Amino acid sequence: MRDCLIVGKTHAGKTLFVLNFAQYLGLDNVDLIFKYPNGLIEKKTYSIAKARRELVGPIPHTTRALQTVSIDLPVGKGVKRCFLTDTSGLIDHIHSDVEVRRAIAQTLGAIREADLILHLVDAAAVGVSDAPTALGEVDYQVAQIAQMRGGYAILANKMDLPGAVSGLAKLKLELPGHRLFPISALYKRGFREVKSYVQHLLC
Ligand SMILES: Nc1nc2c(ncn2[C@@H]2O[C@H](COP(=O)(O)OP(=O)(O)OP(=O)(O)O)[C@@H](O)[C@H]2O)c(=O)[nH]1
Ligand SMILES: [Mg+2]
Repeated sequence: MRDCLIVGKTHAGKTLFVLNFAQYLGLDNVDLIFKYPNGLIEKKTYSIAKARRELVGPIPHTTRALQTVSIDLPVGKGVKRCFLTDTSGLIDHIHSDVEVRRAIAQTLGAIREADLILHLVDAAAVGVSDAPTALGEVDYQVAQIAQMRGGYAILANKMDLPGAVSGLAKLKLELPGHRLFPISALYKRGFREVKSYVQHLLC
């Protein structure tokens, strides 16, 4: 039990979460393993600041590969090595770009393999529109699939933005019965609770 997959719709904040969570756990530099849909595997070393500049962005489908970072979680007097994998963002429709479609298929395949799934949702976006619209069919489907398996939690992200508090309330109604953590990936809020949960599930 050591593979944690970060999934969610495009622009939910998955990449920023992975990088800032790694920094919260004490990493200033990360070795990221990129696994592309065409099978190519590549390792790149970044400072967290550089990774944020290059890998996080406002344009949908910025991430188009599985991007894995290893983290050490404290267990008793030692540590346990676990893997956090960022994924290409999901969408409700069929994308016109074949590369995006392949990247999404890769994410869906990885969901089957993971020990723990952290499902990021943009709570601020949910707050400013009808929950079913902002959540999207794909979020309901991920929650449904995850229900049938072990480790799964929803991370209601962007709690620093206006509308996120009402978004969180809507999320609780729309996706009841799941473990849910309000966070801000940007300001590293809610990370202590997420760390405890990941530690509990993976270690
Ligand atoms: N205010 C605020 N902005 C955030 C937060 N998390 C992410 N963002 C912003 O949301 C945008 C998308 O963030 P990413 O981390 O690239 O999103 P993603 O889910 O990886 O997107 P894809 O790679 O396209 O699937 C960026 O402009 C981030 O700066 C947050 O907690 N608060
Ligand atoms: Mg991304």
